[in-house]
Amino acid sequence: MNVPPRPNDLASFWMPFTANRQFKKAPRMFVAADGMHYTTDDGRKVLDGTAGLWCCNAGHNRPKIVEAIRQQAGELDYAPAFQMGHPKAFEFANRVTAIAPEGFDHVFFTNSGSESVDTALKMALAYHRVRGEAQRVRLIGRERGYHGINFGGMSVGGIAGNRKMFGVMLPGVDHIRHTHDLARNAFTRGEPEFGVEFADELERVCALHDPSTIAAVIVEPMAGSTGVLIPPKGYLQRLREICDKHGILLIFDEVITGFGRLGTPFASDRFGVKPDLFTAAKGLTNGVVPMGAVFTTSKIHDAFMTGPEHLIEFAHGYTYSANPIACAAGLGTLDTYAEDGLLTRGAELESYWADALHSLKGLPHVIDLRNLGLIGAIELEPIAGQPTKRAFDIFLDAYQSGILIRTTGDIIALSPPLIIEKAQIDELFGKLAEVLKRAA
Ligand code: PXG
Ligand code: PLP
Repeated sequence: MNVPPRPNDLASFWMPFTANRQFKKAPRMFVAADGMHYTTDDGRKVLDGTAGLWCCNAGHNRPKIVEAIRQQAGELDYAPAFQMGHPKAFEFANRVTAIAPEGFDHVFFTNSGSESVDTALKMALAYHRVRGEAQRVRLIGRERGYHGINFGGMSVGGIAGNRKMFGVMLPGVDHIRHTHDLARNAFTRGEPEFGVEFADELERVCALHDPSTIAAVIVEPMAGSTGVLIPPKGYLQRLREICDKHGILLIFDEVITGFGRLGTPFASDRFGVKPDLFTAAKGLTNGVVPMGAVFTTSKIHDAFMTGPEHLIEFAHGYTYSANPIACAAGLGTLDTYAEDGLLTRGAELESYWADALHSLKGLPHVIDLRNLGLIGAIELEPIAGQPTKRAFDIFLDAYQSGILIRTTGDIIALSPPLIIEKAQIDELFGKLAEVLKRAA
């Protein structure tokens, strides 16, 4: 059994959401990160155009976060979260609810976006049940939605490729249509003019199932993972109205949009629409320690706080909920956001960012450009018969050119750390333009 360690053997690690065989033939390795840049194993600097995976909103190697983690690891490494507490969990909950939109006074901690989504769905079902509306068991998602990869999130999710391998999923789930409409909205800056009526699909679904059987509707206020679909003007307001009319909870999945990505702390601040529950992850700890959260109003939370006091009110939680090191990282992250004004910095940079993005109009294969906050998307005409290949080849060329971009299907998504400087925006789009010009 004396198998020697194999540090350079790439076989054992089955990589997530990766073309494993392609990667292992030509690995792309990051060995360090600082500020806006990664360093590769061959010593090149790569400009981070994606904040890791939409999560390092304050950039990399931020001293307050690093120090908080170091200290916490030496002081209290782990504490049980079930029937026990530790001070940083409460401190972090207080601090993070203080920056949440008004009324979101309670937070439940998880370890990822996927866990946050499943937690929010379970909370919605249980909320109706504790109030005596146990018949509300249906969950409504949206085509092209991404709500992580656990069974609940996958079931309400609407990205066909993420669903097709995995059987029948949760029963009682239906979907409204997505909002993508290139024919009317291509090359829009900010929120598209057309498509508020797509929200009326929810009325159709309500009529089909009887709205009194529907527990919740979950949407990303801005769909990220599917390739950046920005909600049409008035769309989210209308979803809110329909949910209110039928007593249905509205869940916003803010895993990407939370913590400043859209130029406001949360998407609901930007759009002026409040859900009943919302999820977060990624930027919660700047991506440094895995952590997620579900924020709720007192109306939801207090509905559970009945019955004998020795009984557990919500039979749900994770071994690592409110992990001390994650809470410490979260506190360091909030300090960093506050010091650098990052939760609103996107708003200051938005028009410069949008100008740079829209300067790509007219380059080969570009069929749409869209932006909101510090997010941009470039939709490409697919190569006939080879969907995703064009964008993937561009991703590889961009990496060689010193910029990290993200592709999904034939869409390039950009979401840099919120500390990005104007000169770095120029560099990102300048290099990307060169890559696009030589793309097949
Ligand atoms: N909800 C939303 C809206 C997300 O964007 C999740 C849930 C799941 O979070 P976890 O932490 O379980 O991965 C996400 C995650 C991409 C990309 O490039 C997007 C995500 C994750 C990885 C890559 O589009 N979104
Ligand atoms: N599986 C087994 C056998 C377990 O004992 C536990 C937790 O105790 C889990 C899964 C869930 O793990 P987690 O709480 O980290 O989600």
